[in-house]
Amino acid sequence: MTGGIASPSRAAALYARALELIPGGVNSPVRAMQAVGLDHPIFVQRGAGAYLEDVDGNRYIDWVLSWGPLLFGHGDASTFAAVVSAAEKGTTFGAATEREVELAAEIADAVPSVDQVRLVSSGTEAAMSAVRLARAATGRDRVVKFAGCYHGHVDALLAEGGSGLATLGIPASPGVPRSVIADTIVCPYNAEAAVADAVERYGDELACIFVEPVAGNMGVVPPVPGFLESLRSACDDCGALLVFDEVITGFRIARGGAQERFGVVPDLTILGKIVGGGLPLAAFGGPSELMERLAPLGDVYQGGTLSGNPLATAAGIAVLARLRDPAVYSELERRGARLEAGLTDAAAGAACVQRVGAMATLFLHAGPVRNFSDAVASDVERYGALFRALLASGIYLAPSQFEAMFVSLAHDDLEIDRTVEAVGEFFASVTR
Ligand code: HOZ
Repeated sequence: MTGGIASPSRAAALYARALELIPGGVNSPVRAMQAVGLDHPIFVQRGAGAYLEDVDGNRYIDWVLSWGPLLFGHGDASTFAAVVSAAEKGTTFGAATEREVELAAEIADAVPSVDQVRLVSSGTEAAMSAVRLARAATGRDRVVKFAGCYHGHVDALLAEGGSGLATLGIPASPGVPRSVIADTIVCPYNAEAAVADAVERYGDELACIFVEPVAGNMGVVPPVPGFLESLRSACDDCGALLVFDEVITGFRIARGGAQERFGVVPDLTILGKIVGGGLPLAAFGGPSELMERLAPLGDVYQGGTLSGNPLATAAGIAVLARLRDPAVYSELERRGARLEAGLTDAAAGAACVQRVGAMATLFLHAGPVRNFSDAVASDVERYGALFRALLASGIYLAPSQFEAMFVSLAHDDLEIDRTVEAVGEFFASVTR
């Protein structure tokens, strides 16, 4: 196996067949890689550590890492052993299991806002359930969300979403009832004054403020100092709940997520990705008095056949058990800082790098990028050219400007330095 695209013929053939059978040939829109100008996506056949191999035998340093779950890289031996051993006893029961309790305890120990947690199968489900619970708990319907934040494809939270919506330039999706949108108020990220206005106007009707405490779905946009605190006090003042979407940041930028790192504790937290160790598992949690509104104790209905699935809980525990060691986070920070410094130098002023811990974005923008309007002003054509140049050198970046690079403990200095070098060569070639 060598780096770069040797012969894309198998991928091209698979894509042609996929287009006949799967809408757009993919099961999640960004994967089509249209936004970065590819004729067809890469089709992956294997991952090992920080590397991916596609069906044509090309090998890439993988900075996407399944969009964040794989803190120890692909094919992590402990996760694999835990999943195999769990599978030997059964792949799903639709009944309570011991590992659900163990995983819940690990989450509650790590995440400051969580006393009780419900396990679900995807971040979308977690976000949808958190909105429902917030509405039930407050007896109110309205929700504040932020342009460029993405919380899965939940009707109430899709408007001006980041991730695939930003990538494809879809501001709102047909099929979402007007009555649902009417209760969604969209504010600019990092804009304390806009939130204050919304609370002033709708405070008595506001169920929750829903936010990515570090935005990861418009590229990485950190909260400006005081922003998260202002959301906390706005909620306290009007009686709305503060909901942190820590699907990306949870267990990534600190064991206790953004709420630990920034010291602002929300009412409800949604988690995904790392918490399931790379299997389909997500969660939402909060204080017992709120969570006990859920059925069967309370009247707020939520459930699922594959919730707390035995393979997914085994994978989650295998990963989370190792995150109690603070050395994990100091090492992720060191690697993230090396990547940031290297990319910043390599771009030589032609791009800006924004990073929090082990998540970063190279914006084709002078910077700083503080909100969605800034993010969409990035040069997406040039990002596409960068993506293609790196792919040809055996480096796989997110196929969209509006996503993050995910650093893992499988990305060593070698992978970081190779990436920095390739980025340097790209900028040298375009600014020559
Ligand atoms: N919306 C995900 C990234 N933020 C992409 C999911 C996928 O395509 O797997």
